[in-house]
Amino acid sequence: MVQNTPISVVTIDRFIIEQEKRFPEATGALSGILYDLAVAAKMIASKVRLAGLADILGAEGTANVQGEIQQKLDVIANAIIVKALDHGGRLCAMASEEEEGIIVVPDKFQRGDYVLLFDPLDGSSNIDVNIPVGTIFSVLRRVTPGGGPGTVQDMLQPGFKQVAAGYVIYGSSTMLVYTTGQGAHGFTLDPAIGEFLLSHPDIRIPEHGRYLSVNDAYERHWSEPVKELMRHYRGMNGRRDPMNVRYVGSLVADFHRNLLGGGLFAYPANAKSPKGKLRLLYECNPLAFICEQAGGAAIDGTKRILEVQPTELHQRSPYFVGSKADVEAAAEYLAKA
Ligand code: AHM
Ligand code: MG
Repeated sequence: MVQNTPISVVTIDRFIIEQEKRFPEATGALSGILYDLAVAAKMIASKVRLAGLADILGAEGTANVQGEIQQKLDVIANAIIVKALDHGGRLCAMASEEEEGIIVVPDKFQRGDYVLLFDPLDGSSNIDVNIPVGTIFSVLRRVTPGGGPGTVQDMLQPGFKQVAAGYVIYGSSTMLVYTTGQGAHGFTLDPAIGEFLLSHPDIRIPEHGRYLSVNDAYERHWSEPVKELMRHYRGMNGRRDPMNVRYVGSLVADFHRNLLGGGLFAYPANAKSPKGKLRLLYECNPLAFICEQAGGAAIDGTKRILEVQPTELHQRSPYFVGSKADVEAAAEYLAKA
């Protein structure tokens, strides 16, 4: 449950500016990136809202609309983010789950000192059935000398180096949650005025979770310690407060529910996917940063996610993220692997 209802109306822009003022040395570049991401999120939200109307709008024959609608929404979301961020002068490169290589900021634009990694529309297979989907993003400061284009090296940094991370959930309402290392804060889009308003300041995840989010269709491929861990969560090993299972199959939706209400999302390694499914740089790291800022934890089974040194852009990782006590239980059981 979320406790703090703000009395004043605070837009995301105002909030970002106020947070920045705490750091007199800040250049405003990071704030600019967050502002641009909020704009991109509003544009994606409006496309997602129209998803079910694709055929009707297409049949109307408006070339523009038809052309756009017929593209896959994850491709559209990818293009929206690139176009909203490539010319701001704050980034030198981007990397997207949708694209194989990095996206270098073109020569015609000024380049800055940051790189952006993102999953433009996670869980997009759920769109056809009207289930929430999300955008996830992570911002790092470049490590190569400034001025030139960003490189893969700038992207391959452990998650504790993130300077900002966030996600947008396109659900019954659209929400943006982000952190710059000063707590995790949530904003709800008021579609009537087109503004994200502070609705969930300083989110705290409960110490123990009520919900377990895992795809147990993979049980037959799990290792024995993973099977034992899941039995523990469900109260089959004598635990007194068994967790309930909630699995949307849309990471942002599962994560968001657990963040607010307490819970654990798990995508363990299994014999068919020895590294799990989720991507370290686009999914695991940003949500781990937010979760830790909210008082939770995230591991790959044994190691803190934010300390994993990435070696490739699209690297996958097993993932356990959520309420601290439940993540600690995972570490304990999986140490026996
Ligand atoms: P995607 O990046 O291709 O959309 O896949 C990621 C999604 C997550 O949103 C979700 O948690 C997971 O895949 C579900 O996978 P599974 O169907 O194997 O349980
Ligand atoms: Mg994804």
